Formats: sequence, C-alpha cells, structure tokens
Amino acid sequence: MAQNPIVQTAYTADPAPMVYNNRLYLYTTHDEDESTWFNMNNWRVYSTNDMVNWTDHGAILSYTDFEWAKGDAWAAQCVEKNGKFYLYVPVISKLNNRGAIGVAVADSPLGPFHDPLGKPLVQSEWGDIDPTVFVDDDGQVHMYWGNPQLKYVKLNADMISYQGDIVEVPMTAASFGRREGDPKRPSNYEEGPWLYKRNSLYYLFWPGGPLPEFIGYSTSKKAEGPWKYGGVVMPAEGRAFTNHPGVIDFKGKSYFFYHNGALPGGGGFTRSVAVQELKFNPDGSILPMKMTAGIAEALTHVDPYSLIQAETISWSEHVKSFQNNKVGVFIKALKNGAYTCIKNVDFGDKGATTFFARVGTTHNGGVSMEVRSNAVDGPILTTIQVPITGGDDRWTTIDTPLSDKVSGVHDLYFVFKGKAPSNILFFDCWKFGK
Ligand code: FUB
Repeated sequence: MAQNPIVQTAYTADPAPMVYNNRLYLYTTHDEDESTWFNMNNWRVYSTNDMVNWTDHGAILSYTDFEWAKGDAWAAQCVEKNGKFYLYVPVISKLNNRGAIGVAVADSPLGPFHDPLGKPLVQSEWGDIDPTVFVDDDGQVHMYWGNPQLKYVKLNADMISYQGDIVEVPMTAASFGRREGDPKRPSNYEEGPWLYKRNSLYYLFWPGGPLPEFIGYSTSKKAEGPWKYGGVVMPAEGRAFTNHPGVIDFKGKSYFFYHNGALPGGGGFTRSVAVQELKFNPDGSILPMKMTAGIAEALTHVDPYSLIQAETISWSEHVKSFQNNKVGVFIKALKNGAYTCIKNVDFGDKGATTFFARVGTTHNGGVSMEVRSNAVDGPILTTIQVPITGGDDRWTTIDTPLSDKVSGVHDLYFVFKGKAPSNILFFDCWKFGK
C-alpha cells in the first residue's frame, strides 16, 4: 500500500510543488545513481491530478543551460506569474567558483526553460543556495535563500530582477529555535527555506540542525518577518542526513513534501521525494508528524480510454525512467518481473475490450508484458508479446483484444517478463478501447 517515496524510477530530492490549472507540478533535483556526493546535474518535473499517480516529465533544465554555471543543480523552486513560469535555481558560477541563484523562464510548466539574464540573478558573498519564491496576493514577490545565513530580496514585477539590498535575517533562537552546544550558531536554521501563506499568516519552513536535519517552521504577520519559531514539523529520520520542505494547497488540502533515503540503494546522496498531508491546529500552529507511507486515497479516477504515458505510475519496482527525442520520457523494465502500478483506473460500466501499447525491446523472442488488474499477480486482462525493435529509438504499437473484459474501478498492473538478465523491454504509452 506504500505510496512513498512517490518516485521510484530515479533518485529525486528537494521537492518544490506548484499548482497550475488544477494540476500539481512537482519540481525536484536529481541525485545521480550511486552518488557519493551531491552529484546533481539537472532538475526534473513530475505532475499529478490525484496525488497518487505521478507522470514523469523528465529533466526539463540542466545547469549547462546557464552558460555561466559549472555545476551543482541544487534545490530549486518554480512559480507562475501572468502565465509565465520562473524556475529559480542555485548553481556554482564559473566566473568565481561560488554559489549563485539563477532564473530560467518558460511559457509552460514543463518548459522549455531558458536563461533570460545570461548571468546570476543574485550572488552575495557566500551561502547562495536553495531559493524559495512567493508571489503574494498584492503581487509583491519575495525570494528567500541561504545556508547557513537566511537572506531575502524583493523581486521586481519582471520576476528577473530585484529591488534594494540583500537583507540578512537575524538568526536568533526566537526566530528559529535554540541550537544547543554551538555558541557561534544560536539557532537551528540550516538551509532549504520554503515560504508559504495561510489565512494571512506567513510560514517559513526550513531544515534545522545539527545534522541529521529535522524540519522546523517559523511564522510572521509579514513576508519580511520578524519570524517567530513555531516548533518541529518533522523530526530527523529516513536514512538521509538532509531534508527539504515543500508545502502547497491543492484541491482543498495542504500537502507537505520532503525527502529521505527510502528507495533501495537510497541514502544521503541518493534521495527520494515523499508527500503527506499537512494539518494545522485552529490557531494556525502545525501538528508535528513522522514520515508515513503517504497518500492512500486517490483524489480522482484515471481514464483508461485516453492515451496515458507509461511513466504515469503510482508504484513500480525495478523500472527506470529515460528520455529521448523519439518519444520523450519512457520507462525501461530492468529485470524479469519488474512492474508498474496505476491506481484507481475507472473502466466504466460497459468496460474495456481492447488494449493498445507502444513498446519495444532489444531481445529476440520471449519478451512479454502482462496486463493485470488489482494486484501484481491479479487476473490477467491480456498478455502482449513484444517483438524485437532493436533500440529505444525504434518502437512498435500493439492493439489487441482483451482475454477478459474489465469494467468498474481497478488498480492496473503492467508486469514485464523476459529471460534476459537486464533491460527487458521499453514502454512508452497505453490505452484501452471499448
Ligand atoms: O540537494 C542538494 C542540497 O542538499 C540542497 O540544496 C539542500 O537543501 C540539501 O537538500
């Protein structure tokens, strides 16, 4: 039943949710496989309309898209203003080898993003990572960032320049809680701030130290502070020594995104994003929480009669996500028995009678995809044999009658079978027919 971590096909961290047009977009950083440091080159996007099935839109921006940057695609945030999307990112500048905050702009939440400035938006003396940007009801935009010193600027209406000086926030115990045992650092704040507003109260969520990080929060009546320490939202746990908050309201609920090292092979540099509901007391204070298995109930059904990407997944095992120019994002089954699950698929009263998929494999014979309902070993709706296509730039489509008609609401499983030791098949999209 586990839904966390919400992405199993890549290591992701530093979740930054954004809602646009009734859909939740989740921007993440990307820990490279087998990393032993914060080895991070690009930012990825996932989206959902039900909080349970997530569509992988792949890597949408890389540090190499900033001509002046030389690496460290760390925690970012995207916000929308007047139909344009602004992705604020920390990178290392080639010019002086120091951290800096850049901004990339797009006409769609999925990009393509480009760097309108050709230089950093902000660079101070030190600690320029982890921007969070908030567009207030009156249109004023604040950007906070920094490790270990929290800083902010007011952005101009163009979203790509700022007014006034960089303000350093007083790092007091009153604002961020008392850190014991380090007279040089009186407060808990470490990095990764997230600015959020609810009922006219501003909230700043932040990872606190010493390591491993917990998530704390502070509140203020104004976006500029002064900030008052509120307490712990989530204690340190979960096999990663960092954590990173992202908070958003969606379809009447508030959600708290964070990261941990919960995937197989996971740890401090191979992290995974997770989500659970955030609950407030009537006075606006936050109910502290432990990491959980995630959101159990989908907010809406999946329509199996529209074309669905194979990378729309509720849960998967032994599957990796890739992208190319031919089909965009697709998945590869890494071994025999790998599977993906899509939750809450509504086949309607009359039900489905046919199944369509775009697939491929590099193996000649013995490769199949079982389409099952309810469980990974549930009733088989159809089994398709996947013919050799030769490479993930070469695909075939298969349209086949179901062996068993299916109606009503079911979880759907695609189970990948083959004798080869690795890379069984690749899968791009599917739909059912009535
Ligand atoms: O992901 C790289 C860095 O680790 C982020 O910028 C920090 O917030 C921490 O999560």
